[in-house]
Amino acid sequence: MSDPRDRISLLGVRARGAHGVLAQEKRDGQDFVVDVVVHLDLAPAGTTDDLALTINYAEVGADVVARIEGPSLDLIESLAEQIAGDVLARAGVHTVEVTVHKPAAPVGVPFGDVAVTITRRRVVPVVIALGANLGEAAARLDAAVDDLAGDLEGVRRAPFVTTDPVGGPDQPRYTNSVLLATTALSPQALLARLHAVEARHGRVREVRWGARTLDLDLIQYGDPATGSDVTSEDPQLLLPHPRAHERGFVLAPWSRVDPDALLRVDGAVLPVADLLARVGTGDIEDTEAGPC
Ligand code: PH2
Ligand code: MG
Ligand code: MG
Repeated sequence: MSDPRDRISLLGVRARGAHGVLAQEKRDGQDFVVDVVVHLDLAPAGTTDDLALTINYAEVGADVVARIEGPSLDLIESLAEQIAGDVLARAGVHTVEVTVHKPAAPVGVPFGDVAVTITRRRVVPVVIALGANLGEAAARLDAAVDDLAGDLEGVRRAPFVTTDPVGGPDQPRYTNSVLLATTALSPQALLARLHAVEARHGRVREVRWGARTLDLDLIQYGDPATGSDVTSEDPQLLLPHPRAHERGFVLAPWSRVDPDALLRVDGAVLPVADLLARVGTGDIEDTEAGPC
C-alpha cells in the first residue's frame, strides 16, 4: 500500500517575470523562484519503471516557467494559485504545495527572501451506493456513513429505500441508499476505505450477490458533466460501476438526492432519471421521508 506522503519535489525553478503591484515591476521585470512539491502515488511507476504512470517533472517545470513568464499579475499569491491549478490538473495528483519566492522584491528594507506558500488539494465528487439486507440494515448504513466521515466532505445521503434483491440466491429485501460527497482520496484509496468499512461491519466476501451485512460500491469518481470522471477497466477498480445503469436500487436513491445526476454508460453521458425510467421503480419502497 502506498503512502500519502509520496511526493516529487521540484525546487528552485527560476525565470524572469513581470509580476508585481508597482508600475516599475511590470516594466522592468525581475526573477521569480518557484518550489513545487507534488503529492501522488509513486508506487505504480516505481514498481513498473513506466513514466506514463507518474508525472514528468520536466513538464511541470515547463508549466511553471510559462506562468512566470506569462501575463503580469499583481500578486505572487495569484501566481502560486495558477501554478497549483496547473499541477492539480495532472492525472493522479492529489495535493500540491507551491512556494513562490521573489528575492528582488521592492520591500524597502534589507531582506533575505520573501515568499508565499500554498497547499491545494484536489477534491473530487464521488457517488457511493450503500446496501444491506442482514440485521439492522438502516442503522448499519448510518454507521457506515459515520465511519466514512474522515474520508468524505459535503456528504449528502439519499433517503433509504427498500428493494427486491437483484440476482444471487433467495435472500431478504435490501435497504439501499446513495451518498454524494467530495473526497481528496484517490479512487484506489477510497475503494480501500470502503472495503475496510465493510470488513468492520462483519462483511465476508463469499457468495456473489448473496446476502450481506454491508455493501459499499464506488459508482462514480469525478464529474461526467465536465468529462473529469475516471473510467477504469481494471478488475480491481471498475469505473463507473459497470451495472449501476441497470440497477433501480442505485438509480432511484441517486436521482432522489440529485435529480440532475449524470452517469457515463458505454462512453455516453446519460441522465440518471432517464436510466431509472427505463428500469422502472416497481419494487422500490420509500422508507424515509424527504431529502436528508
Ligand atoms: N446488491 C447486490 C446484488 N443485488 N439487490 C438489491 N436490491 N440491492 C442491492 O444492494 C444489491 C442487490 C450486489 O451488491
Ligand atoms: Mg454491490
Ligand atoms: Mg460491492
